[in-house]
Amino acid sequence: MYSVNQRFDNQDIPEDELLTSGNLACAGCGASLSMRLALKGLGKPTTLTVPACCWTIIPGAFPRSIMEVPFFNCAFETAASTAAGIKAAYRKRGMDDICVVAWAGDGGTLDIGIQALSGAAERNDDIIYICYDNEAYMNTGIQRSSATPLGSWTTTTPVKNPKSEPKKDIDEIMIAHRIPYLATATAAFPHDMIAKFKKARSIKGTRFIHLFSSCPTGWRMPENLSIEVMRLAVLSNIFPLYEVEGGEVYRQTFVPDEIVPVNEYMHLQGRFRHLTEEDIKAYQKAVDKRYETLKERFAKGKENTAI
Ligand SMILES: Cc1ncc(C[n+]2csc(CCOP(=O)(O)OP(=O)(O)O)c2C)c(N)n1
Ligand code: SF4
Ligand SMILES: [Mg+2]
Repeated sequence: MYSVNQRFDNQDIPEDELLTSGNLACAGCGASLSMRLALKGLGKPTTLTVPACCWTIIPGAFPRSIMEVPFFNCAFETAASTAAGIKAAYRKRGMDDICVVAWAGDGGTLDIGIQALSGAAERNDDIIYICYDNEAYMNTGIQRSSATPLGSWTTTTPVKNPKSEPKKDIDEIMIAHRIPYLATATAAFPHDMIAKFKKARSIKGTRFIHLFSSCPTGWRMPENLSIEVMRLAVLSNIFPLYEVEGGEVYRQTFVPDEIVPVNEYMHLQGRFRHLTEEDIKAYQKAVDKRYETLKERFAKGKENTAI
């Protein structure tokens, strides 16, 4: 059976590092590990464009950088359109083999960058768009975003007035664009994540990867729980791991042997500490409901694959 503290074998994880040491992330930052693994899956040649977010800071201040691939800082709302523009310029120069990646936070994706993202997806621009989702605007001091879960504390949704809206379902929004490839992933399942980045690279058109990315600072938890919390999000079905091809064929890439109650995930994080038993029950109900819907799609996906 799969355990929360399971150690993964390094076998099959590419040894090449496209990040050097000395990044400026907080200790235990899920986003920094996510980039490291993503680049192992993508390999070279790859060019990144990154809007305002923690990842603008993490590589270090000019002229120093931990990045071994080109990294272009763009305006907050423009990740997808900047990536599409870079790709068009490369194509014009006969450099179509370069994989262009937009790497943005949840605020930069679900909120301010959604117009550019929707436009790129509708045109099926040949880019990979990654949303690393730490469920708030962390870089500016933990403000709520539309990815912040229902009931969560942030500095703009304080304990006396926690977030009253559920998390926006960006995956279903992107699937509705019928893009060639969408995947959910987390660095706590490194093999699954790297395989999805390799697959995304091999496909043409708009590919979207939603990374669940722990933030010990904003989630109010010790940094050594970072991996455990990301795993519990998967094992509790809060963040199921799956992929969708052509906006139609769903495939679950990891099926937990045993579903963990959401409380086991929530009680490790200070941002949920104020929630009552009733609140947690309601949260569990919402997670179960969403998973039931997904399960039907996974079953249908299996039928489609069998044809
Ligand atoms: C147009 C614009 N509005 C606001 C900001 C300020 N700002 C910079 S980073 C950031 C938060 C980004 O949040 P998210 O995309 O979730 O990434 P995270 O910081 O969580 O990594 C904000 C609001 C900005 N740089 N540009
Ligand atoms: S605030 Fe959160 S996402 Fe940003 S660097 Fe720190 S741990 Fe990482
Ligand atoms: Mg964020």
